[in-house]
Amino acid sequence: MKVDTLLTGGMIVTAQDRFVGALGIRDGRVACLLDSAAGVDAQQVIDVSGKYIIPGAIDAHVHFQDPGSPEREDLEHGTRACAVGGITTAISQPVNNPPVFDVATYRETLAGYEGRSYVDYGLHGGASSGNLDQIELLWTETGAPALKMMMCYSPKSYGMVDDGQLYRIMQILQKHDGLAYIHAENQAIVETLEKQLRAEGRTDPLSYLASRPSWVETEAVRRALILAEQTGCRVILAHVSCADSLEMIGEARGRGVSVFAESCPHFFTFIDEDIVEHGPYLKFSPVMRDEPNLRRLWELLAGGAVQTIGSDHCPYAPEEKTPGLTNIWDAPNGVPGLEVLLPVLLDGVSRGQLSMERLVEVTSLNPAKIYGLYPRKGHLSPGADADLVVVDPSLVKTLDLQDLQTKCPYSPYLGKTFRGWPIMTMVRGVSVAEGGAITGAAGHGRYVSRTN
Ligand code: DUC
Ligand code: ZN
Ligand code: ZN
Repeated sequence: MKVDTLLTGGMIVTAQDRFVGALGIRDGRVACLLDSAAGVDAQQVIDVSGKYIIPGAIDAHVHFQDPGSPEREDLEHGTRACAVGGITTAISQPVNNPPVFDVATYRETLAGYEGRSYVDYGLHGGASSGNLDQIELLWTETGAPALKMMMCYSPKSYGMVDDGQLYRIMQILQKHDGLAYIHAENQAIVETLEKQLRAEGRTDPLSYLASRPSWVETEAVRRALILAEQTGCRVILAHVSCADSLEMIGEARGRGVSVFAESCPHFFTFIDEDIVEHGPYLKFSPVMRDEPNLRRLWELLAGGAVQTIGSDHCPYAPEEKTPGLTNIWDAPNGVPGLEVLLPVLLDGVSRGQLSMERLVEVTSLNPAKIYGLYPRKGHLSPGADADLVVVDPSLVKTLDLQDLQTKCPYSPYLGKTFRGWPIMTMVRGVSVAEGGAITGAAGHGRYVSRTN
């Protein structure tokens, strides 16, 4: 057999199993998986003995904020961060300026992305109170993997949906087997608590956490689950922070409700009191919870209660965050996270918190299936795109400023040490990052549309 590239000696991991063998790549796709390299005629052979070969991560929760806010992030920097982080497909959130609220904006946003990305990318559509008349076309006339909506303002400029609007959007999407991607927090309660805390003169970081207790999330998750069950619409709950929410979602899934749970690396890293040290640089929503919740999250992840992990990478410019140092209400919500999505989980693997197979399931196979990118993406079988990551499971490294490719010059993860890092990322058989350095080029990344 002839191949372009042959990776030899690595531990190849799928969501089901693992074996030491060789992986051949031809014309950007996986050509073969073999027990041994014998008899294969390869133009290039890469020995990855002692390393893992896993399918590239698919991060469906990336705020490139492009177009609109180049001082925060852009597609080039964001997808460079993806490349070093082992993310081979990034799906851009529609929370841009302009937001992706109709088919024309969807197409214009994609036209603006042409030739600029280092990794493959998709684009979600958006749903808000003002574009109910666009929902149907936005789903049927674009390749959007999901339509994103907020049950609270996050940010205010994007708008939110009330329960009636949420119900209506789900009814429309259900007719087309569409996917509602929901930020679930109770806006009215957040507003009331924030007002009370401000009236007490609170401006400290912990007051922000006090405005978003866990029941603000669990109440909204329960409402979203009821609407999902009543409409039959497929739903994914974004950035779930509470173990209690995951248990409710699991219970609904058990009853046959078509609902999925996404969580994020920051909920597996930080606890509530960390905001005292990091202040506005660890301000995001929903907020991180207490230590027992963090422990339960790892258990639930290992047990299958989380279907996908998304970074919710959402940087803000330093000058937007610094006012929050003296008054936490004055900083916007969002943290960077593309470079650490895999290291956070790989470190969990090294500590026995989850298996490598589960990691592959939540970072690649499940997102590919949920967002309509499977079988082209999400696994390492012959015929699939050769999107893969070579992982060194014993590399111990502390995140440093120079490891960041994002435009964002701060990260709450700086100084954190992880065991297990991506050391090579390939997108359709082409190396885009090696040893933390970019080897790919802007424009290699292609748009991927959902296929269902
Ligand atoms: N929360 C969101 O819902 N989106 C982006 C940033 C954040 O903190
Ligand atoms: Zn959100
Ligand atoms: Zn987000």
